[in-house]
Amino acid sequence: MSEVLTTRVAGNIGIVEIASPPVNALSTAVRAAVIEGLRVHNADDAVAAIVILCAGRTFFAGADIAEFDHLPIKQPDFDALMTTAESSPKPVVAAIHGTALGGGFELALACNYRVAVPSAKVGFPEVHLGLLPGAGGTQRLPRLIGTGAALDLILSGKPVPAAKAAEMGVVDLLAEEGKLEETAIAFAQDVAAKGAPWPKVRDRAVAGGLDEIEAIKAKHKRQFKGFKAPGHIVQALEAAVTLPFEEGLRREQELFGELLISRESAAQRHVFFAQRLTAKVPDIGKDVPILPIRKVGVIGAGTMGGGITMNFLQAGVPVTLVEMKQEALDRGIATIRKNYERTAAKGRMTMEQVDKLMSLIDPVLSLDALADVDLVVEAVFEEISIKKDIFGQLDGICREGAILASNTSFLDLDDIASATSRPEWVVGMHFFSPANVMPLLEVVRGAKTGKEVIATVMKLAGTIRKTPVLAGVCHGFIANRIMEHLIVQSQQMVLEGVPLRTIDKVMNDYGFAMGPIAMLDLIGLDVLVHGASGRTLMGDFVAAGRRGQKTGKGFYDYDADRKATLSDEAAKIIGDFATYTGIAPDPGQSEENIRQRLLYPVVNEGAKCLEEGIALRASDIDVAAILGYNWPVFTGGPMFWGDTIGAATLLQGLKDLEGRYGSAFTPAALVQKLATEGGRFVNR
Ligand code: T1G
Repeated sequence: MSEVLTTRVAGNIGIVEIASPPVNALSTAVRAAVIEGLRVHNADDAVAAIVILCAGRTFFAGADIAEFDHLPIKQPDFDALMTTAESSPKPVVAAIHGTALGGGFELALACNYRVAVPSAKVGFPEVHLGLLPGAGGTQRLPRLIGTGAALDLILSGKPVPAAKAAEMGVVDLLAEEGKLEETAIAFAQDVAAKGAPWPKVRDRAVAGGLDEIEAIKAKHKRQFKGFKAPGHIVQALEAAVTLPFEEGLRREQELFGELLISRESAAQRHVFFAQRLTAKVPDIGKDVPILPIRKVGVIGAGTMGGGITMNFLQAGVPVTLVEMKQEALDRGIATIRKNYERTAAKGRMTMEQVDKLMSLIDPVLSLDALADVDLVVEAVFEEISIKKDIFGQLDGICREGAILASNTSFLDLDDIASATSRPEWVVGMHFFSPANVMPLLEVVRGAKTGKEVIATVMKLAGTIRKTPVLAGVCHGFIANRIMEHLIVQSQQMVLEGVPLRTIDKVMNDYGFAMGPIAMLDLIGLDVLVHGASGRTLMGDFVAAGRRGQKTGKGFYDYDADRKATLSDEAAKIIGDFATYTGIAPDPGQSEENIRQRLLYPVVNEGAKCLEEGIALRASDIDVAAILGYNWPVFTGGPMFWGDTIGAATLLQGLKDLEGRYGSAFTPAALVQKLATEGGRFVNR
């Protein structure tokens, strides 16, 4: 009997219990165990019905995703598992707690009945892995809830709470929390007593036709750009409508097979594990204490300070919000309330909840109010002298053991820490704008930052629903540092006369929802000109009142619907600045040249971050680019993408670019090394 399997009999009910932490993933061993458990009980005359359940935090959370990197899928495969469950001579009940996802939900659909506790969820997240439900889910689900609803659920990838699933007819019975097993056993006894035949989802007719599919496709239109899986999911649902069950299954498996070997799915699976790896810091073990963060101070109620504050409020952590002037404080508070009221207007929270969150803010005009907080996050103007002054004051005000964090995005954290007598308590918490929306948090480790401070902040990121990426101290840390090349090179090409639309199109084709020029206008040209010395292109735009989307004009002109059009005034500003800088015109660059010029230096800079230990691992850089700059997830991020083109190709490309455009493209030593050895950036 396999280690993960326990079989027992309660009355006349056979229990198949699986224990394979952390999430009972349906690995080869687990699939074999379930099949074995079903075989044992089907062979036992004392058993009238079978209940499948899992120990630990959840029912099967799907296939073991790591196994998809080692194809072919070993026997017994998913079809063998589903067929065993579905063809069981005795009724089979799935007892669901936690998250029955992917193959776990498919197994439940292959059972005759599903019992769940209200806290449970069911769903198909495969689309997030560049896959589709490949174990019968696309054929069985539409038979239970109809074609349109099934396609909607599978394309959304979102889990559905058990109560909703019961309304939809997916879950047959809701058990009381904590009473899942006994309820499932009683239910199994009932159905056994009622006698055969017991319902099989496969025998039901598919409700709804191809017309429903068109409507749902339209609803998820944006999802289809660049992603391979959504189109395959639609084809699988079309097969469910047009083909008999068995043929539909075979069509599903063909489509699944195509996705499984696709570059997109490999990239998205890489990102799945990469996101779960960022919080692991090699020299910080589980023995390092995590400090309690019960009260937070935020300095600065501007755009960043306000967004940062909202993260803590939503996590139920009270915030003392500090500003220098009353009107700035009032403005900051009003913006936070407006944001929440907008969310309430969309029905995503009640006004009572808005008031509750707002009541967690203590607005003050003095740093002295921060004497008893556990953490301070400073989000003031990006000026080193101002930040050092504030940290010097905090050193005299904050209690011992309080964490002092700066939201600086470019400045030297060690220099800021040197303004205190406790640099070991100083850390960077670099949020991305809008701070209450963007999921990335760069945790900047200073030369003296203590281990418990890092451990605490990395954990805290999860509490405020951010993904932490650890970064060393350098200009721009990880995300800004690597992406700066894309911004600089796009401006350079603009000055060489390359059409704005072409530059943006090349990045749209690569997968960015927004091209670099349009992104500059969204960020705001005045934000980007900050700190620059001498005459700059951005400065000329700002001087002409063209600060980007917020002024309805930047590189592009914008109408009321934010639709971008080309501008003669912008073209003149660009032309004048190009003349001023004496940049040689080179308007006819090929799209491939533009793509390499924008992307290769980003990968190259990522390699330097690895060489310098600024980033712990290549996959962290991928997560930072994807969550901080919306780098297209189906490429896996810059470093994973770098591996798909290969270090040798990257090296040659960089050398060619260096020859034409200079040292910004000088290959990093790591690129040279990997090109020589045939190595990869991402090693998992
Ligand atoms: N396979 C392998 N490892 C998994 C895993 C999985 N399906 N799910 C989680 N892990 C690991 C994860 O890497 C981490 O490891 C630990 O478990 C805890 O996860 C045939 C094709 C279930 C909601 O996509 O969404 O079925 O870092 O930190 O926040 O049609 O994990 O500790 O070493 O995320 O509590 C479909 C993926 C697969 C679900 C729990 N299933 N998992 O969240 O913990 S494809 C999924 C999740 C499939 C079939 C198809 C979440 C969770 P480590 P965690 P969590």
